[in-house]
Amino acid sequence: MERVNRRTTLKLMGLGAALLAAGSRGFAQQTPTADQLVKGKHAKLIVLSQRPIVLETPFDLLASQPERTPKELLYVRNNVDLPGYNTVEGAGLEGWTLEVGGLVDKPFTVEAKELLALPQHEVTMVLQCSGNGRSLYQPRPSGNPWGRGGVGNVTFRGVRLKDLLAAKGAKPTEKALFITAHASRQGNAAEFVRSVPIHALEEALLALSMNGEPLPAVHGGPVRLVFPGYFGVNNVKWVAKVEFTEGENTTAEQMPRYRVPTIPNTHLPFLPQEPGGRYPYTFANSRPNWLVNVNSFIFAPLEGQTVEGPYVRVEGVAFNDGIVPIVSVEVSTNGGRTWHQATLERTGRSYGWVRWRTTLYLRPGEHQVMARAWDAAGRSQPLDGNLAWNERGYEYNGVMRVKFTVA
Ligand SMILES: Nc1nc2c(c(=O)[nH]1)N[C@H]1C(S)=C(S)[C@@H](COP(=O)(O)O)O[C@H]1N2
Ligand SMILES: [Mo]
Repeated sequence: MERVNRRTTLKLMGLGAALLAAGSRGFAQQTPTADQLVKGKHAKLIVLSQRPIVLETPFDLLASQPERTPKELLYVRNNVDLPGYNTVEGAGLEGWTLEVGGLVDKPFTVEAKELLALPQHEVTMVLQCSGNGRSLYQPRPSGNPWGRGGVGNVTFRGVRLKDLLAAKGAKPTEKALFITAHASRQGNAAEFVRSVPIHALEEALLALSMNGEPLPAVHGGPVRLVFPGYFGVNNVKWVAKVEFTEGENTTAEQMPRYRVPTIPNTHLPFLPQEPGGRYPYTFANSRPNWLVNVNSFIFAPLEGQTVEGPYVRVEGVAFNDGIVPIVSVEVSTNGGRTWHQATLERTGRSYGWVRWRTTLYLRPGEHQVMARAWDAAGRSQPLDGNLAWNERGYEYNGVMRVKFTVA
């Protein structure tokens, strides 16, 4: 009797545990949608992670806004969430302070609202996660499995860091080789810190607005330090402290994360890695994801579409680090054997993406179109993006291929 009872009880307990597990699994399956995670975001953004919040823009939605990416659609990448900032609405400037220190002759603290009284400057730039395109690497590296939607083209407006320094009569000392920006810290959450080379001071902007509206809280409002031409990770949201330093910061976001292998003590593009292999990242044998590499996307036709022929409009965008202009975008419909020049919307260097378009004459049936951008420094995109395979899956810029049908 005793035994049976015990067994029955155990069985029941087991059943209860199973029900509980099923219940919680069922609950976890109901992943909140992007608009539930971040107020004002488009519900169709892909939730790559809930905590920290990581949202990818579906490629068709990205392509639907080739001029500028609206705040509702812009991807979100938090490494460290800032509670209370999960909205596309602006965040109050009142009470927000910014400390400027380190290797500067006159350290100071400024009230964020004082920035409104200084000369405002505007820059349109590509904001792109260095993990964008990661899921195209084979084998799949660790990290959020981004498709190609960890990117956007946005206009930031605010005060140049160098103008703020001048207004305060402060100058970095000769020893200062890096700008190290710290995000505001919440409780015992990890610190978010990034360092960029001191010459980035020329364009560094303390952004207060985006696309003509107060900088959305989820995108770093009230104040974000942006570096046009640099990968997303360097654009520190909710910036609280800017330090001039002799070396790169040593927190995980600077080493070993957000780096790619390189020839020791150089900043050459890549040290080729065996796909699937491991790499012992050090400061000397790797470089940070700093300058954005040349890239292009095909916005039309979209993968799987059926379009009218025989004249088919092919279009998209191209960009680089903005140091030299994008000089050409070529398209191929024969796997890269021959290329055809597309027309660029404008010439000249730019931190924002440039639109391109061309018309192809194509027979009815299935086609694959490829696009490849070149810049004035002779830099381009590899036909095989996997050549740059790296353990953490950064800086993918392989030529994009789109399969579609001509009716
Ligand atoms: N404070 C802070 N700044 C940050 C991050 C973060 O987690 N915290 N993530 C970085 C990374 S990896 C990227 S790609 C961009 C993403 O910017 P977004 O969320 O505005 O699109 O912000 C960067 N700045
Ligand atoms: Mo990122």
